[in-house]
Amino acid sequence: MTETTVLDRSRDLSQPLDRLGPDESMKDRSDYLRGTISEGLLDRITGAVPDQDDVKLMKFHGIYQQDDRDLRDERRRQKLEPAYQFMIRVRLPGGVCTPAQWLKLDELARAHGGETLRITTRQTFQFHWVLKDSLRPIIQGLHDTLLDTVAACGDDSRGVMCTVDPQSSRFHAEVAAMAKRVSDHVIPKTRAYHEIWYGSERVGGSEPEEPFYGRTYMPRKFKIGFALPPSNDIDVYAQDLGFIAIGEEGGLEGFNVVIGGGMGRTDQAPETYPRLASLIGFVPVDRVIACAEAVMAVQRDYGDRKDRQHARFKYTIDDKGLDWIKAEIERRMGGPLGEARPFAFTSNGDSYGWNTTPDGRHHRTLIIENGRLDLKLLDALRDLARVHRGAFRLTANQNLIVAGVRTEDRPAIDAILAEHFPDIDHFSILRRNAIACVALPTCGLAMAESERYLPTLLDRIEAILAENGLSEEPITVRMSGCPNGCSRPYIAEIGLTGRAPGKYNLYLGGGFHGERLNRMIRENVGEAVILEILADTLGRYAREREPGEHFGDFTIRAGIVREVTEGRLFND
Ligand code: SRM
Ligand code: SF4
Repeated sequence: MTETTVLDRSRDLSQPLDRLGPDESMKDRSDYLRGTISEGLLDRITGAVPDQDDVKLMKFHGIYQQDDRDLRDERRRQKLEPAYQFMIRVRLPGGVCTPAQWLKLDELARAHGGETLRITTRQTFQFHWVLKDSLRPIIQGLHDTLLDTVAACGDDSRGVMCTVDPQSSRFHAEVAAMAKRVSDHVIPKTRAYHEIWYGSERVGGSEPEEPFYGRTYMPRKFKIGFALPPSNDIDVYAQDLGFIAIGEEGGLEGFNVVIGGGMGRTDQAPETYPRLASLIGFVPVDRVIACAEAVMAVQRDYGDRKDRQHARFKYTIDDKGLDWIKAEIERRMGGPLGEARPFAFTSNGDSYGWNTTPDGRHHRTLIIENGRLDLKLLDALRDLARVHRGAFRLTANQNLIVAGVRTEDRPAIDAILAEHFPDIDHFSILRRNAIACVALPTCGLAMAESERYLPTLLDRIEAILAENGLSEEPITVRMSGCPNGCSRPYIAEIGLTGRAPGKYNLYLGGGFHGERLNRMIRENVGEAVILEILADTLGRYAREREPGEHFGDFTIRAGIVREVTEGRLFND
């Protein structure tokens, strides 16, 4: 990090590394994320990267080793190694890319990524189905258009999110620029990425290679996001560190700061839980970088480095106490945070149809079901990228905004949309707000289907809504293939997390704009039971709701679920 001089070394270095979790010594001996990745890429005997430390280190370079789980049993039967392939996640702060970058992503996905791309819940792209030999061609191809995959995964600050819709607020451009600055500031500084993927020579220097992170980086992943009220599209309360933009007539004044959000939990492990970020104060615009650095430094120095299941910032905060953590952040910032300012969110969904901003530019959100771009959608969007002169913006709900369209270009864009997206305005409101994580067949942690199954389940929920006259009611449904919660299911009004093939935990009562956790109402059940419960509760909602009342709020008022007031009480 360059902008401030904080180089806090208050971490308890008296703890010998071998007493910490194995990943800590792995990071320490990796020589700043180099390991033996370059050598492993040359190994022709296997489709995998042979060294397990390298598999972990590659995450810091945005790469996950996976295998095709649909083929796992058959390959085992045939005594073949698993069908190894890789997922590559792009770093795209705030989810914005140019048409030229889109065309490059498209070209690389066709050549090396199984003719598909995935828009993620943190506003970026993932390539799937990448073979080992294609890793460098993809990363070098991305470099041609100034894209990279640095720190898209790993124990570092991940892709920084930002409310994406330019019409959401007149401060949008300023806040998006701030998100990019923070992203640039917190990115690891090691040259390992350049050496391994671009073939750069290693050059020694007198400066420390990682002035902020040190040799062992963060205890665990760390996530930052910027939200612009009234839109909470990025789910700011799910971030380790969230900034909520506050502006007055005179312009953007600063940000309310929230800390300690996170979704991940493990079934049957009550000591793990999702947590919503806590509001701790306000920072003016010129203190945002210092604040981000101070908050990260506190987690770097006090996060649990023995038990990775307990290493996220949310647990550090609950263990040490919010007041203590806040005081420590303020100490490192050299002064107190201001008092939090009033703000109001109205939704965490996306806006649809054509919208126009005061600069005369037009913006159109396209629904991309579960963010999956198959060949048909790639073809359509390639046609669009060839004529579009604005930007593409990826939403945290896995959709896509064709942004910054000039009035004279609208007819051409409309013609392409009419040809390739004839159904664009016919998606139900339920489907527009729904999110599913990737899960099978690529995710190694999936216990049940998600992306491939949610569309079918939604057909059935849509039928229930229609029977009850609720089709126009916005209700959030989110499904994850396991309890890790990559679709942020614990803040949905209807949440589902996979337990086993065809079996899910069902949660109700989340806040419509991401302000409240939901609660499990039924464990490990199949579709028939899920639909039975939803038919019953949605029927009651239709009959008994108060004007303007959201479904999540209703389930609590009606006593269907008990409100979860804080993460620690999620499993009670
Ligand atoms: Fe995630 C792990 C996919 C957003 C919580 N997540 C994974 C892995 C890498 C599985 C693995 O470790 O082997 C998944 C790769 C699947 C695949 O085949 O692509 C995966 N996570 C995703 C994506 C692609 C889901 C999607 O459908 O879009 C999202 C990529 C975001 C990005 O662009 O960076 C994604 N993951 C999230 C979110 C949502 C968010 O950040 O807003 C969460 C919940 C928030 C949080 O971090 O608490 C999330 N992912 C996890 C966890 C649980 C972490 C924890 O604290 O316990 C894991 C497992 C882990 O880290 O051990 C995980
Ligand atoms: Fe995989 Fe679980 Fe994340 Fe879904 S929630 S992508 S199944 S880790």
